[in-house]
Amino acid sequence: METTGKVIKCRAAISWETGKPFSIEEVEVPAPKAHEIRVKIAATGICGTDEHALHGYFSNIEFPIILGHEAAGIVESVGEGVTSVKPGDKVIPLFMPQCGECVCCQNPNTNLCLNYSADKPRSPEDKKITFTCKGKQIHRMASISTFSEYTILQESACAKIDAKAPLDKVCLIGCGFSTGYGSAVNIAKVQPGSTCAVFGLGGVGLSVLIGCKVAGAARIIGVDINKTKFAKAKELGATDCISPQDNDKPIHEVLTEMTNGGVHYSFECIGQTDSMIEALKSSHSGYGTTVIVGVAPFTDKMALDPMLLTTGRTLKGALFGGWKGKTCVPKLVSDSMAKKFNLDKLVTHTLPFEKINEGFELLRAGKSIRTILIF
Ligand code: PAD
Ligand code: ZN
Ligand code: ZN
Repeated sequence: METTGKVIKCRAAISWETGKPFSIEEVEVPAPKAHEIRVKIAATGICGTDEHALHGYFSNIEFPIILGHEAAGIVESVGEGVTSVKPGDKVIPLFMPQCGECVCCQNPNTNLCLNYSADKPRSPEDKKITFTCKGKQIHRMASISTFSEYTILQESACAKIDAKAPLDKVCLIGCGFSTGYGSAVNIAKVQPGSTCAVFGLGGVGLSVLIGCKVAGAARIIGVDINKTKFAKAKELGATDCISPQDNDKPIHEVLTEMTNGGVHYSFECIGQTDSMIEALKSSHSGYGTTVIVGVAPFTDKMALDPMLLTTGRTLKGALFGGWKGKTCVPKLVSDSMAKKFNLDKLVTHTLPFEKINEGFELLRAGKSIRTILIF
């Protein structure tokens, strides 16, 4: 390709400061070095985590930055030593890489890779990859930064997918869908006939709900303060939907009464420590499991009565639904193409990339599930 080996100038949405609107700027994206891949992003979703990152929820995010981590694209060029993809391949960037070599990658019980963690500074290797704009160095989010027409990935953070995959839909497999679905099927391991409660019915919570349904849950209760989310939740398999604001008692008491003592599985998909404790208290003593999916500000801490755990509840959490990205993402894409689950229902808006601020406004106003930005 004529761009191979050269710096590419392209559009990107820069967040210059915490909480400020995005500004579309021209950025320079370097050529990929050894074991790096340069990808042309075709479509990128807006996830609740991007909104949280913009508002300083993470300890390891520095401004100015290019956010975005839920995307699909096409390989433009590769650096020396890259063997898993070639120019023209369709790919999904992985915010949780899979180096295949670290102790976590070699452990089948986790999808963490020691090359990345949401609560640690980025690795020196990763910090070397930078974009520039107006002569300033621009930081990257979760090693992938997909709010840019072109981005650089380490080979461990790039999954090759089916050449026929619709990029404007499977981009959701890059975060929201896989996170929610995997939280139900991999982390909670929802059993047929069980009762589940899902706190927060955004793109992630609704994907948890899809996972609970696929796993054969008999009763799925959606919890959200925004009742406009209930219709879609019911369409996707929720048997009941309730709002904490319609009840004068704590929502765990309502759920406990509705389910004869508590649910088998509860999921927090909001990112608030109070809701995390409510989710835990909603699970049945002796056998209930609670999965924390939501990301709270790193300064917030949970204070909980340890007796909730000594009486037999399990509290767990995961990033990216427990999927090892390079291995599992291609399979999730094939499953979506085989209609094992329907991603279309999660997409409420599709906008040109330039309208990124409008997309975030829709999320903040509670009017969208997923907005997909198209380059
Ligand atoms: P979203 O903003 O689309 O959904 C959040 C939902 O929570 C909305 O429907 C809100 O109305 C609802 N809500 C807000 N406050 C309350 C409340 N007090 N009680 C009940 N419902 C409430 O975001 P999303 O679905 O994209 O993301 C949800 C969370 O998951 C967010 O914290 C995000 O950072 C996190 C996330 N985690 C991972 C991971 O790997 N663990 C990946 C992706 C997203
Ligand atoms: Zn690893
Ligand atoms: Zn996300």
